[in-house]
Amino acid sequence: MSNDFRRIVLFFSLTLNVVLLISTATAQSCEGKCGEKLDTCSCQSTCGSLGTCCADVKQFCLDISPHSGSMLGGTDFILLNRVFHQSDTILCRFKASAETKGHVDAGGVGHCISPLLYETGWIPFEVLINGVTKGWGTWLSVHHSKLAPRFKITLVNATQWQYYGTPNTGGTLHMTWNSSLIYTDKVNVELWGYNETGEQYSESWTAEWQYLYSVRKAVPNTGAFSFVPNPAADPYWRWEMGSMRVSPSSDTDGRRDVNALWSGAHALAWHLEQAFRGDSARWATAKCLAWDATEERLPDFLSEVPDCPCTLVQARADTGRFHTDYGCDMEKGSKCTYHPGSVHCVRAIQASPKYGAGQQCCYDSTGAQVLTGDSTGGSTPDRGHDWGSPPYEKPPRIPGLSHWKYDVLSFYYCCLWSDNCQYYFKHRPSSDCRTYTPPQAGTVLGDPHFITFDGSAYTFNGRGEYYLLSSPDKGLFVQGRTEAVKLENGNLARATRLSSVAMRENSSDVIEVRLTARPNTLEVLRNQEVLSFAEQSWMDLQGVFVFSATAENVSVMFPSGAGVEVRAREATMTATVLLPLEFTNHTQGLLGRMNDDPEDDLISSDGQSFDASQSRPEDLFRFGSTWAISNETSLFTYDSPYLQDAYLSSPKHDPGFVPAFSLPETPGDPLLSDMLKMCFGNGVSFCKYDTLVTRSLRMGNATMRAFQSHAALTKDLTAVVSCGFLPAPARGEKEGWVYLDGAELTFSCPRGQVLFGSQQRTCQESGQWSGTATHCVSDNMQAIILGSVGAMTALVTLLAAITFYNRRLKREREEKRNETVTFTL
Ligand SMILES: *[C@@H]1O[C@H](CO)[C@@H](O)[C@H](O)[C@H]1NC(C)=O
Ligand SMILES: *[C@@H]1O[C@H](CO)[C@@H](O)[C@H](O)[C@H]1NC(C)=O
Ligand SMILES: *[C@@H]1O[C@H](CO)[C@@H](O)[C@H](O)[C@H]1NC(C)=O
Ligand SMILES: *[C@@H]1O[C@H](CO)[C@@H](O)[C@H](O)[C@H]1NC(C)=O
Ligand SMILES: *[C@@H]1O[C@H](CO)[C@@H](O)[C@H](O)[C@H]1NC(C)=O
Ligand SMILES: *[C@@H]1O[C@H](CO)[C@@H](O)[C@H](O)[C@H]1NC(C)=O
Ligand SMILES: *[C@@H]1O[C@H](CO)[C@@H](O)[C@H](O)[C@H]1NC(C)=O
Ligand SMILES: *[C@@H]1O[C@H](CO)[C@@H](O)[C@H](O)[C@H]1NC(C)=O
Ligand SMILES: [Ca+2]
Repeated sequence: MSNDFRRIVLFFSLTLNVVLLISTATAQSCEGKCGEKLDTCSCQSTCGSLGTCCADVKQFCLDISPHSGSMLGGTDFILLNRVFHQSDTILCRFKASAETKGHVDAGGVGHCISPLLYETGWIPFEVLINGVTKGWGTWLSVHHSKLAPRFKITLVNATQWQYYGTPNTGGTLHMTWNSSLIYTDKVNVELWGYNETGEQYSESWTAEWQYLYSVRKAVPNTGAFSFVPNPAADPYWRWEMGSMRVSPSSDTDGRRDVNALWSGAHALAWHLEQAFRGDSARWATAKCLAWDATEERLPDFLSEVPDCPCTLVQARADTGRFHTDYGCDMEKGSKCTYHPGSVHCVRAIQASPKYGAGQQCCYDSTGAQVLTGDSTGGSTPDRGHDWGSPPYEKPPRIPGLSHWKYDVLSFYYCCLWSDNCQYYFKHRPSSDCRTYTPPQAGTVLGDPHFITFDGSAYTFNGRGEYYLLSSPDKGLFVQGRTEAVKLENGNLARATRLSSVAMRENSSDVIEVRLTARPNTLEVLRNQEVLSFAEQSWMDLQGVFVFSATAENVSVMFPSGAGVEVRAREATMTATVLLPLEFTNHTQGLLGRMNDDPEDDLISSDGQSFDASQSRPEDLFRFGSTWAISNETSLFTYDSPYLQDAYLSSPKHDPGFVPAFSLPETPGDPLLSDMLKMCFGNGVSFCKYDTLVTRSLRMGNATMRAFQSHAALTKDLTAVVSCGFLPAPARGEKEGWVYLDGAELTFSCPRGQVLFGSQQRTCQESGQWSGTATHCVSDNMQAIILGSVGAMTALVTLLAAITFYNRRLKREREEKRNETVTFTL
């Protein structure tokens, strides 16, 4: 968008907000700008903070509340800024196939209901009043496991629900919900089922979400319900996964897209057929074998999923590509039901390109990977990425549900309801980390100090808007805005600080993260609109994910695997850019040229080289100024008179701002002694500079801490040599489960067997194991082998039968049944 245009848009935005308050006949302000199709229209700013909602000239944007809800639908939301007549009929059209009926309540407030959508993210919708389109809005469809608990039905003791019918189970099932989210006194409790039919990976592969039956009608809407399942009377026992629904009793049974709450999808053990009740292990074994046969003929997705980070610290630091798995999170007490022995798991953020598959990586308390080759608690990749993936809509890319169908139910068949986990692990083995390379991180902190991707550090106190990173080859741009630091006495310091970061990758939404006037609070904008994280902390946006669990931390994740972490600390802002190896030789800007060589980092936009440690501060200032952006390339939003004045109509690099180039250190300064105590180590000069130039120990301290956390991040991201997983020899034992540089594995064979090859193998710096492959051969067999060539065939057969999974840790599986089962694997 050109800047002139943005300014016009802004003008209209202000106008429109005023108009909306006094009248409903608005939207003339879009005229001439917004006649295009929804996806190309760029006049969203005319709609104030209302999201992406552009339309034809006679239409207008609607704000709604709440803005988000379960992808399964049923959330009742209010249409704001408009008065309705009791006789009005309301229809919301999300997609051609997803229309829901709204209503006008007694107070004249218009409501609509969100529909079932097989996708997550911002979904535009159209509102028809009395059959005529009168407005547009956007709805945020949220994956069930990312939905705040208060918006869903809780199945009390999920373990009981999902094991019901296996030995020593039974009793009454309980569920609870927030009764104020259903607007009636009486509710119906229903069961809905999910299935995927048709030929996998063909056009005919489709999702099916179906009403099964009513569990109980006209239950008082108290927020709690209990029942004893009666499978004998249940004609739908073929359905193996689904959700409970609570909806107003005034609606007919099984009506779609009515005001409703849902439980997470779960394994419907409690309603399965009599044969399951009779002998659940046998029933499950048959299912497991059938699944095994299906998997045998489905395409291999394993080669497409990325390898895991080698260590827990790498996994937690590589935030552009991996995100906490909520089913096993050390920040939430490491309740790792499906991964006993692990303390933390992460998931690959992006689904694999061709098959939409997902990766999971789990770690134990020593920080080592937990692999299915050693433990039933090992991480398992997924045929369907749990979060789904664009373009959604069809299996295996339907968020949550496809993953349940292909990766979770089968785990119940093979591992939980029967003892056949080897089949599961055959098709879902953990990945080790042989091909993993950590990303490289560059950062801006304090009064801005820069540490490049290759680790050179310098200070640049320009005031303006600059490229932190420009990568035209990869389509990734990260821009930073700096402003003069205010001293406690109100004067402006001769230093600047980062105040906003704006970014985009190819045609993704533009994301801007900026400081607000409130302390330690960041604000996120998407395509010039403020995005609220009050309802949801995770957002699936166009070509980018944004996560913000607290107002002081924002993570932005791009499909390339690049990540941007923004932190608000004391009145300053820290931005860290993480780039995967593929960006090598493809970066320029203030964070330097990434190529493992710190010497050539600082190249001005006109091709001159500077040296971070040798160049004079004045020269570095000149270097930095060349990376100023322009009106045409700016990704920032100028939505206040201050921003328009100071950044839009002013030069992008302020030539009038001359910073302090040297430490303003004067003997006898009362700050000195505290400062010297506080500033130490490699961050000492940044810490001193910031303390003195801002006359604030707090600022200096914040800089010191930001510097230290960057140093810690860099350390966590250090590459580690891996020699790759080695199994125990067939019938033998292995001691050790670490496969990284310096690790040792010791092998042994049972009595009556002789060990061939190396008894001990060490992972060498070269990435190769020392020694040779280990085999256990029985004494008799050895005699035969030595005497007979024909028996070689027998040996080969024997060695081929190397078992995939070590039963040593089988007992862990029994233990985990006693824990609460969560809903993602
Ligand atoms: C949950 O259900 C299981 C199986 O019915 C039972 O053994 C366990 O005691 C229950 N847990 C709680 C906390 O009620
Ligand atoms: C239930 O929902 C209402 C309306 O959204 C909300 O005000 C209330 O805090 C919720 N109660 C609980 C226990 O979450
Ligand atoms: C689910 O789909 C599969 C594959 O089309 C089919 O064989 C099975 O019968 C379906 N299950 C139900 C309960 O409809
Ligand atoms: C914000 O991120 C930092 C790491 O950069 C972390 O230490 C801190 O706990 C996070 N804050 C919150 C409230 O999650
Ligand atoms: C962005 O565009 C560039 C250049 O066309 C391309 O090489 C790159 O793969 C794209 N990035 C992503 C994540 O698709
Ligand atoms: C980066 O460029 C250098 C010099 O041209 C080359 O030697 C190196 O292989 C390149 N690295 C990558 C990862 O492309
Ligand atoms: C950038 O755009 C603003 C507003 O349209 C204008 O005032 C300013 O002169 C432009 N700057 C340049 C360098 O063109
Ligand atoms: C720096 O900040 C940390 C964390 O807030 C605090 O514990 C420490 O006392 C501070 N140090 C100084 C010298 O202010
Ligand atoms: Ca370099």
